Amino acid sequence: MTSYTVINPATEQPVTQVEHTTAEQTDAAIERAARAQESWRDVAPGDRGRLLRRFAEQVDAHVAELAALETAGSGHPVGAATWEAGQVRDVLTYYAAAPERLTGRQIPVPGGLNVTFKEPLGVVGLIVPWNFPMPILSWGMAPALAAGCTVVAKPAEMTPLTAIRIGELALAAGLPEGVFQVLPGKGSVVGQRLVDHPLVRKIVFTGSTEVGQQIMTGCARHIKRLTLELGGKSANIIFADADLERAAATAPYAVFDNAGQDCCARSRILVEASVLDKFMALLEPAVKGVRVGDPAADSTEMGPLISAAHRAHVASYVQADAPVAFRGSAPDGPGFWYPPTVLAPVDADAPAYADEIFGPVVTVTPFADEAEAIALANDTPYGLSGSIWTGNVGRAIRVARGVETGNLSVNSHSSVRYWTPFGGFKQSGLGRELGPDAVDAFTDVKNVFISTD
Ligand code: TAP
Repeated sequence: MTSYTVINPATEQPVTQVEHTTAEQTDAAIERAARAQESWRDVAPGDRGRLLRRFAEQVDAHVAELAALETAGSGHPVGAATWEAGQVRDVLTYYAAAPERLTGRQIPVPGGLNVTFKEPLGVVGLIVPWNFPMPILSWGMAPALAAGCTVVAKPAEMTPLTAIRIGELALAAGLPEGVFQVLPGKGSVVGQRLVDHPLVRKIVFTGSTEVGQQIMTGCARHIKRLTLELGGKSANIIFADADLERAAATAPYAVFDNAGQDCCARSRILVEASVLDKFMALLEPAVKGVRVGDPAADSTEMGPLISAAHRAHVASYVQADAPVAFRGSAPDGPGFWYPPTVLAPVDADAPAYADEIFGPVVTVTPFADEAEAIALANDTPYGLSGSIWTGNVGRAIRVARGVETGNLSVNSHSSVRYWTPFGGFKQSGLGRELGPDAVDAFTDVKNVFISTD
């Protein structure tokens, strides 16, 4: 059996070792999940809801512990990690109400009665990336369990600690054995088995577009249901009539949160040319004011990147001749640090403008009018998120309808709200998570006709 040493990205020191799950162990877990599903689906809706509420209470009682684990194992600032653990609790609580609302329909038909049932799909395989180990786990886990599915989750190899602990909390809450299992290990082993195993009826994958494409191909062999949450290159569009002070003061947090390792990062700032200089003058102190440092400190706003390899990847977008307009700070010494960096002016064919960097690097580009702003925002294969800043409500709606992206906020940088649907256009994904309809994605509709003749 192989293992992985979890490294604290802020210190480069080992945190702990985690044993990899083998392909055989993955198969055994999938078979356990399939057996558990036979009784989990029959748990009375109210009782399933009660168990999910107890699971949420367990998470709530361990928020500080989970946050500390995420800070040590992933380098997330403790304030952010506390919010992330709280989101697991809130998502579980939200979907705890769903089992009792999973209603079918009665459809008028001649010669009888026609009803539909929303039947749970069965075993769900959940493949999670390293950037938000807790929230992304909960977005798939909670509605799947509410629908009557059982879940086998694979956290990212680098960041398994909080998922493992959440698996223990599920058992402590009274969820039966096999209903929710966490299998740390490699994507090429555990993840691949989840995709290939015929008893897994749905894959929920969050990660890169490249791996998402491979998973889609694998799922096609079994016509396996699939939700994909993939990469992003989102625009932050700022019009001259916006509250520029607010837009500039908050723009750093729309891209440097989680050190830019955020699929929703607004890493392409587009500014109406007439206010470009004023905006840049306001942005500079905001970027320099981002508090980068020890993630265990309450005041820290941005921590390190996840690994040395990822830092090298981010740095490759800022070569010696890069047009660095200004930068924030980052600690010296051990840790995978990279300072918040603003590039301007940037050509449309520059890799930093085109690629999802997944680090604290943002480009600024001027536009002449509304039409050009929309064209620039849409000039990417991705379509996940974005912001529009304007004082004109008509323009806000026109631009929101024009930008090809799944999640937009106007005069705000809010990205994910668990009570509204979330997912991508174009190569950013397939299907929607969160919001009131997410449970439906873990069911198939069964149509039953009862003759009255
Ligand atoms: P990936 O390299 O794609 O990995 C994501 C997960 O897939 C990991 O658990 C990985 O395991 C596993 N995996 C790798 N190869 C696999 C295979 N052949 N079969 C099954 N599973 C496999 O992504 P990442 O680098 O962790 O995450 C960054 C990417 O995720 C970015 O592109 C980001 O935009 C995207 N992301 C999207 C969203 C949403 S909601 N759209 C949210 C967060 C992140 P290992 O740990 O072994 O690599």
